Amino acid sequence: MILYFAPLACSLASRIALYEADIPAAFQEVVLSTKQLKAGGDYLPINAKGQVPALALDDGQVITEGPAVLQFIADQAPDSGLAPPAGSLARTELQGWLNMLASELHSNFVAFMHPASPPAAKDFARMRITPRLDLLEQHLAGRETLMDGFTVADAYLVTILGWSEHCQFDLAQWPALAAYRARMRARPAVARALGEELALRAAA
Ligand SMILES: N[C@@H](CCC(=O)N[C@@H](CS)C(=O)NCC(=O)O)C(=O)O
Repeated sequence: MILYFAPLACSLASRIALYEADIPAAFQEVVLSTKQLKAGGDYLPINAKGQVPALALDDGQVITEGPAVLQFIADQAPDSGLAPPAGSLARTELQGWLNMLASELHSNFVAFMHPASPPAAKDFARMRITPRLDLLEQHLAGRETLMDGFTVADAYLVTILGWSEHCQFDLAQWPALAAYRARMRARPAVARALGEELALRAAA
């Protein structure tokens, strides 16, 4: 497998999931501004959307869209607990979390990161993000993880929370979320993935 990623982008969640599942993979960095591979070559023939993550399987098939990639990785290691069994109610709950994170949080954070985003877009995004952070704050008060045990939804949320200060969301306002982020970052797989991508970002 090859994970196509950009340092500290949403693809970090897929790297975390691979490390949590102990699945060997290769990693190819994508320069998102040019849609070129850092190692050379065009990315668009691999993923026409030009976005990360994409996961290329050994038979050449490519999976795109973070929530799909995350669940595929989890399903390769069913004993990892990264996702409940397909078809279970708990799996539906996981999909609910992944969808909420993708559509309500991740996509709104883009307004703070895209260079062409006007101030009004940031204001609108803040109005959409703040109540979701409030909801997560309530949910995570007194809980270790989003569901019972670490799942790929936690890999996704800890990735998104890594953008918060850069996007002018000071987590001091959401103490349970701040504690959750610190707890997740202390997990060996998360610390390894984050450390590697921070080093890549620093070297860029
Ligand atoms: N719907 C996609 C969105 C992925 C996404 O937004 N990736 C960002 C990095 S976090 C990206 O590749 N941005 C470059 C672009 O959109 O051109 C998914 O869930 O995987």
